[in-house]
Amino acid sequence: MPFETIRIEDEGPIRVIAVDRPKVLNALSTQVLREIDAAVAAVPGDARVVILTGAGEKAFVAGADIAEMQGKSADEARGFSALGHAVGKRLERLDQVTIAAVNGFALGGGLELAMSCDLIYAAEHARLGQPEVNLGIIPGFGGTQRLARLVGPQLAREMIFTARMIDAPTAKARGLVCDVFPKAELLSAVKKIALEIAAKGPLAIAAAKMLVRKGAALDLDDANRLETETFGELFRSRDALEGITAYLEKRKADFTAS
Ligand code: DAK
Repeated sequence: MPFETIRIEDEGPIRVIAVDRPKVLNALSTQVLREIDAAVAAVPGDARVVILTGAGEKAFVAGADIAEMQGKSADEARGFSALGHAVGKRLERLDQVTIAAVNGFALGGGLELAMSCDLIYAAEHARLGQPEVNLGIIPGFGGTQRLARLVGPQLAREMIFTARMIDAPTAKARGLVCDVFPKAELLSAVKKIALEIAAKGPLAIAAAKMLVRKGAALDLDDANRLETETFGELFRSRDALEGITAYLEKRKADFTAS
């Protein structure tokens, strides 16, 4: 499917999806959201890590497209929110690891998109925030929920109620991003981390990703039971046998996702 608002590039096991509307700071229109959704659905099985980023120097994604939002009816707004949630859900449920490389403003729907990824890394100049209340609306793509889970309810409330943007070091101190890199090094640093992950057992990574996600909605006993069950199941895989054998034979494992 040809895309107009996003760009896709492959580099070995890494697939990079870049929102490509730099003139409007990569704002999320309905078309962008549909194209991201289709691109994530079409990630090939042999890609191991998906990196989401924004085109240009200034922004990851500066939020939902404000021009498009003007005049939406309540029903249309609900539809737009559902589309944003569908994209978030698809990213969270993808077997492969997803990383947001936040190369500038990540605001509103942009921060919500980043928070749907497994890991967030930011450039030093990045600024992150949920400024929706400035517009008289609330975060509509999961921001009230994912931000509170990442930084805790109090700091989430502060960010949402004040609409203030925080800088990348503050985001790191709050646990909202894993790490911060100089602007020019962000993408290469993130690709290096992606390659590190891509060398691991893919079934193990997918299982660990699923457990962290599902476990958050369970009590500890149920979550640990699910881990035990999944741990046992992984022992049916060729990769578990290969990984353990390779370690004992002091060689690099050759994982095949089987
Ligand atoms: N939408 C559309 N255009 C945008 C935009 C956005 N979110 N952000 C920036 N632009 C455009 C600007 O209008 C400007 O266009 P021109 O004037 O050149 O034609 C161009 O990008 C460059 O921006 P600036 O000239 O403003 O650049 P500055 O460096 O001066 O300022 C800024 C950068 C990021 C501080 C500023 O652009 C800004 O405040 N942008 C808006 C940030 C924001 O409020 N984003 C929206 C957050 S609310 C929903 C579900 C979810 C959501 C909404 C509804 N429903 C269920 C209905 C989510 C909402 C949000 O994301």
